[in-house]
Amino acid sequence: MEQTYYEKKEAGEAAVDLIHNKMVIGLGTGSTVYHTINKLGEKMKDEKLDVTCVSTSSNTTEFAKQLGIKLVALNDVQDIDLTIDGADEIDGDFRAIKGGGGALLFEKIVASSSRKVAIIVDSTKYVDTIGAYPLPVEVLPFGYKYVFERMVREGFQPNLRKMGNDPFITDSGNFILDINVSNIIDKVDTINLEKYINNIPGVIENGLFTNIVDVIYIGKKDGVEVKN
Ligand code: ABF
Repeated sequence: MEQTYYEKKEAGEAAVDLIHNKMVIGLGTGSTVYHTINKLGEKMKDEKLDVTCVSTSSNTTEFAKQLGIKLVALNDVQDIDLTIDGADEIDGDFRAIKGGGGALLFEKIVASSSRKVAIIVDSTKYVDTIGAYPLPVEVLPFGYKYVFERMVREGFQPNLRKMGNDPFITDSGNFILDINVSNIIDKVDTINLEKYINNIPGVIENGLFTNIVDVIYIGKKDGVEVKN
């Protein structure tokens, strides 16, 4: 099995140590969080760990239900003690690009509702500066071509994310434009870039996670590095 798989597994399972009885946990989406959810399911069964979880995607919901993990809707909890989620890129300034899996909208809502956010990644995701990974931007299908053209004019080189020959559809029924921010990410304040993109009419949310991550678990070949 390739190295990345083990790094994801190490990081994903290590983060379960942050979960304690009676906590409300936000469960992210992706192949790294898969290991967190798997390990959590085991602990709930073997150690009778009693936690309630909020899911960030239909994929996570389906997997958590298979494991018998108790799920509630975000609107039915006061707040979330801890969210554990993956990322496509994250750097030493704790800035992350998320949404490669298409779940960025619910992920950002759940993360921003959480007292603490832990990002778990394999070593390939931890970079000097984010931006090499195309930034996912969730847009309403209504008038998305307007947003697309605006992004072209502003040099973001947008790509409409496809599933086969059709537009990829998010859990909320929206489209995703993947844009290039590599040549701007260190020229502007990231939080202003995040706000600027979201202010474009038709944009629902983007995958820049700034000032939201509290701790990073990085799976490496010689163990897990934790950055607070
Ligand atoms: C998810 O984690 C997405 O935001 C991001 O695309 C994904 C990273 O995927 P993986 O853990 O499979 O590398 O939260």
